[in-house]
Amino acid sequence: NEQQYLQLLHHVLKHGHFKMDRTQTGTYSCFGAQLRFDLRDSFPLLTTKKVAFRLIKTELIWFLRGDGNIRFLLQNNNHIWDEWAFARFVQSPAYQGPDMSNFGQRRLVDAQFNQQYLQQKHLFCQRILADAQFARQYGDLGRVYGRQWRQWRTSDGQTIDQIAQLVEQIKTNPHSRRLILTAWNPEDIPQMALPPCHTLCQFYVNDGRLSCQLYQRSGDLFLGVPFNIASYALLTHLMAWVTHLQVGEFIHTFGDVHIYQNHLEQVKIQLQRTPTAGPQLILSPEILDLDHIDPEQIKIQAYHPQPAIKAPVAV
Ligand code: THF
Repeated sequence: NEQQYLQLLHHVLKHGHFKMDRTQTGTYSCFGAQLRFDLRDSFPLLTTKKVAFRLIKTELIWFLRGDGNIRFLLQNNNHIWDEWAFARFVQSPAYQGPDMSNFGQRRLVDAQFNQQYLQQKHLFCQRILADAQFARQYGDLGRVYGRQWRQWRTSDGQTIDQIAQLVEQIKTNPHSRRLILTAWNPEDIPQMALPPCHTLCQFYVNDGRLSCQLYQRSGDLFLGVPFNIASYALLTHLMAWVTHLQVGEFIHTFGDVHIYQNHLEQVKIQLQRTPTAGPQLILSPEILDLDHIDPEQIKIQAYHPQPAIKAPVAV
């Protein structure tokens, strides 16, 4: 399983076309790839570097709550979406601090600016936590994943809860070919901090097992994809749990799959490592629905990864 991921890293490193990207970082990119993970014997959390499962589960719980505000993430000490909310705040008239334009690139090349940036972002996060009114205004990422999953807006002013409909359909009509969850809402794209990278997934039931295939339009192979794999594997387990099925496979299909130029050294280190047996996922029997999961109800066991490999995220 993990071998496939490492092979894809190797492939993109070797055959990726250099291209400038939206974040002005520069990537090596390929178009179209697929990984398959058998969920039956172990959970696909990488062992060739330590991946922070705590962040993956709180992010998925956040999606499943239908939440699009980073306040919940901050309350769970999860900072993986900070930059996107902060980017909106510093462009607003309410921001009074030093110039933060283009902070994503500047912090990588200017150590003094990076200090300023970290300080301002820290103040921003403190304020989100302390001030509910401020959080409502500036902690929101717009119509992102959670909102589309649970409150898709229809043209006649109603909302669709795709997760609830899916659970119902999987239970009553498991052989349906329409078990789709989509975050790609063309009308809402302008109101998102970032258009969804994991665009659409489909569920499939066979032999009492639930499988899931994701179409990811854009994949940050070194930093984001290990999170995305674990996140959708966890979603598959949770959907199977509430529909009383076993798990099957997670199939990960990519559009533009890329390695950022400033991740190349990290990738080379990871490619020298050999994967070991993956961990086990333990779900608490207290989980009865997907609406209010407590992070403590999801645990990973026997996870023995090699050390983390740090890399900056492109904004
Ligand atoms: N933008 C980019 N450029 N890459 C992404 O992977 C990405 N995401 C989300 C939205 N935009 C993206 C955000 N997801 C980390 C991981 C996932 C993220 C954002 C950041 C990250 O920094 N991970 C570090 C450790 C973090 C920590 O320990 O606090 C890591 O080493 O894994 C893809 O959905």
